[in-house]
Amino acid sequence: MLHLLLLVPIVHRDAAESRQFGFQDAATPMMQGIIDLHHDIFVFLVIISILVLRVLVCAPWHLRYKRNPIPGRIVHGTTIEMIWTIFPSITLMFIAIPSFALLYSMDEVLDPAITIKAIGHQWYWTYEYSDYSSDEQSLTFDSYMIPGDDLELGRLRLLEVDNRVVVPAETHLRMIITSADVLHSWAVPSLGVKCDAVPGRLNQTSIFIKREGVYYGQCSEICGTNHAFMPIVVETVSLDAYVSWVSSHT
Ligand SMILES: [Cu+2]
Repeated sequence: MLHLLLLVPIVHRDAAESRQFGFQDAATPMMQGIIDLHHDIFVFLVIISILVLRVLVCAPWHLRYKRNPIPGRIVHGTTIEMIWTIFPSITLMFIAIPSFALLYSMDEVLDPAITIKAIGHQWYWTYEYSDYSSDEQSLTFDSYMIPGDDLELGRLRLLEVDNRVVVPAETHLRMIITSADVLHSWAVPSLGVKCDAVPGRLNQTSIFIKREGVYYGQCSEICGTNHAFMPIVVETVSLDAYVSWVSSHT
């Protein structure tokens, strides 16, 4: 709401930034779920860290020789053992339940309107829009990184590609990911997707992008010398713009 009051436009972080500390902005409900889960679990992490640190710092202080010259001979205590078994079990449950809920919701493929196949190669990606393919024609193109020397001013180095994956916003998409040679991984942080590209196998994931924008990702499975130079760019546009993009490419 603040940006409305200050009349400043919203600028989403959809690419990696220098000295970035947190996540990129979520563009899909899936990424929002990942960020929320991270924050939920972080609360437990902070509380447990404080408790453990307190014990670590206090124990040598209270049990130092001057204060406590004769060491205690306690070997067990039923109450404390009950507490330190039951309390972590409940904590783990509170972590596991939302984690599994997110994990299984990610597997769900909801009646996709468009299916796109991404094929990893050493070292570029090929995209195939299977819905528009027939015997005579197919919407297939390669997507290579733009080398630093050819970059226009303001474009992102090592992240920009010559042919972007253009998709409509607010549409259920199915990505089918595979490889033609070695292992690759199709990963776009803002979309919350990281899917292995395995030769001889089709991996499937669903994406629902909430807003228009340009999302940057990289191959995320080391695949050879140019592994760092096969980025991924997904551009979401309005449905009309998508339809004209498809017709200009078929
Ligand atoms: Cu790679």
